[in-house]
Amino acid sequence: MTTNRRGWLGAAGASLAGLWLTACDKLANDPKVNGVLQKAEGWTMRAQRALTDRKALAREFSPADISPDFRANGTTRPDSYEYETLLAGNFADYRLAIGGLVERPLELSMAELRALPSRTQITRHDCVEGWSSIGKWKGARLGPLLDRAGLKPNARYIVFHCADSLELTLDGTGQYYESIDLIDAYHPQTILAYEMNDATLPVRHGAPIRLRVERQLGYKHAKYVMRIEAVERLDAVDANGQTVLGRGKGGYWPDRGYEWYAGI
Ligand SMILES: Nc1nc2c(c(=O)[nH]1)N[C@H]1C(S)=C(S)[C@@H](COP(=O)(O)O)O[C@H]1N2
Ligand SMILES: [Mo]
Repeated sequence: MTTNRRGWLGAAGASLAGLWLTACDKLANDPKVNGVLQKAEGWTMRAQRALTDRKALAREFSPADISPDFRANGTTRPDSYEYETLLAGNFADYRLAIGGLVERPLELSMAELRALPSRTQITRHDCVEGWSSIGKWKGARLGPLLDRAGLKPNARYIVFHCADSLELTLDGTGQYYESIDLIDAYHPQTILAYEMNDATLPVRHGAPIRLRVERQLGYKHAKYVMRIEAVERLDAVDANGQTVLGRGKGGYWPDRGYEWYAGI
């Protein structure tokens, strides 16, 4: 029985913190079992800390800290007829589509997006190229929006499809896209920003909406978001064995060697 229990203890992993409190003294005093318990407890604490850390807020700054000249990077104006048409109409015809693994697919106008629960934050944007700028962002909180669409139980990632292609490819893998997990999606500072520094989001910074996912590096902050898709996996392939999302690494830059998880 002891052996059995030890085997179970060794495999139990995450639930051990609870067990630690109820384990009988005799078992816990067995030096071998004790060692296993301590190791597992250490692991649980580290996992717990990592999770708590991921839920922590990114630092927020004061209005005086706002960069007078926030840099623009990557695409600064999507080169497509569809985007130009939307822009010419001041995005009156823009609809943000939310689909994939959701109960209620949505199509939201800018007026509807602006009516959603919002958040305003002054944060620092860090680009891997080695520059940072501080800006003030206002946008719809992604969490409540996803709740409105209703994520299906197998949804694990949120994908952002953008209007621009950074590289011209025949298979469409040059289209900018990004993805985040549900911890980042439900983080309180994760917003679909439609305002920057108290003005309508400028084209060079991603009009009409861009993602702000403040615990991540710059390239995760998708600009020109046209469609949001909830998916189970990022490396899904179709019947021909072709990756469905870009090259299967979860983002334009991750497809080209950058880390998918770019937490800061
Ligand atoms: N659609 C789209 N989103 C994008 C990019 C891009 O080229 N296209 N560049 C990324 C990179 S590398 C950075 S640093 C930021 C730059 O945002 P900014 O132009 O507002 O500074 O957007 C990110 N999101
Ligand atoms: Mo970047």
